[in-house]
Amino acid sequence: MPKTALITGIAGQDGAYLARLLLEKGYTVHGTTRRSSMPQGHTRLEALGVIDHLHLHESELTEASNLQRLVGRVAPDEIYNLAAQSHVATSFDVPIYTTDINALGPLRLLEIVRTMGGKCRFYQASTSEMFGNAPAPQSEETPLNPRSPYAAAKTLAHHATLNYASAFGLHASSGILFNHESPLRGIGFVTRKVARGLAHIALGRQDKLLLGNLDAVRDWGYAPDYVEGMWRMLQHDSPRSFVLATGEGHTVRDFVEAACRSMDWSIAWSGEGEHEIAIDTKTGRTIITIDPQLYRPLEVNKLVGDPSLAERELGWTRSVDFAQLVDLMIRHDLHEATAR
Ligand code: G4F
Repeated sequence: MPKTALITGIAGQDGAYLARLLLEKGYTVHGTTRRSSMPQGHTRLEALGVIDHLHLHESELTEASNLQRLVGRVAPDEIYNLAAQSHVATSFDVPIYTTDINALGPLRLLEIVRTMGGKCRFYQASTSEMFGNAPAPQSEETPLNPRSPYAAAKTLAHHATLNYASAFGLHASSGILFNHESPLRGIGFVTRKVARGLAHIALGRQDKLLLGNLDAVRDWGYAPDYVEGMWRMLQHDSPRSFVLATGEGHTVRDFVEAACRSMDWSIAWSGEGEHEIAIDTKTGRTIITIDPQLYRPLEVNKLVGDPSLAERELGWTRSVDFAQLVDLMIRHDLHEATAR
């Protein structure tokens, strides 16, 4: 019997890649998108060529009765809860909305799964942000120390997922995913902002790029590898939490330098802190400056994950390294900017 999956937040980066993966595996795939009074283009689902093969439903994680009817109708074998307010910086401005979607949303779904007999497997999109400034490398055993409304809400949902597995016997797993990127990444996240910004500067469409903290270290992997990990978690005999990461850390500054290398562009940094700039060594033009408004009220300094449990238990591996990731994002954004 082909399986049925329900993906909340299917129109996001991870939702789109997961939808493609599950279709390739023969699943019937349903997904939720946000309600909107304007017709919405689902550009990522279109870009991956999957949109015509999906069953899309407008539904919000804030509305329990609507979710309950939807889950009842679809009767999924697996639910992947990817819908979220996913911007850490934004969560400081909209903490209550963030908590409703990111903490209470998964709780509503867990309650629905439990009251419907608990047969459906459940994946919760947890995050390395939950570790805050705990020393790297972080693993499943690292104590959680959330430093933003985003991370605090995700931490509640993480614990709720594991509690529902132990208390009610649900197959409910929590994937602690470190940053994962791709050409489908939203333009508000730093990797895509850099790739797109540099492509636009190269084509004379933009003067310079404004960035925040260049010293933050992140563990950046390739999103399609991570959705494979989500699926493997739900095929595992027993539910639990798993870290998905590359094990390699790079600063935002490293990312910018790697992106410039991909473009055969040589830059030199000068100045410090808010006054740091990057200069194009060929033209002498300043192409990067710091905007202190992009600093966060609280920063998470260094996130580097230890994926050994997922590698051992799930046979999970990654197919793309840091240099390849940066290069494929730059190629995509150069191509997209040239085509416009
Ligand atoms: O790209 P970011 O906004 O990603 P962040 O905050 O690490 O969160 C992402 O990964 C998490 C997993 O660890 C997810 F849970 C979350 O949903 C999201 O997908 O920022 C990365 C780093 C930060 O330290 C930030 O301060 O880049 C720094 N940064 C420097 N300049 C910037 C900028 N971030 C953004 N978004 N924009 C800047 O101009």
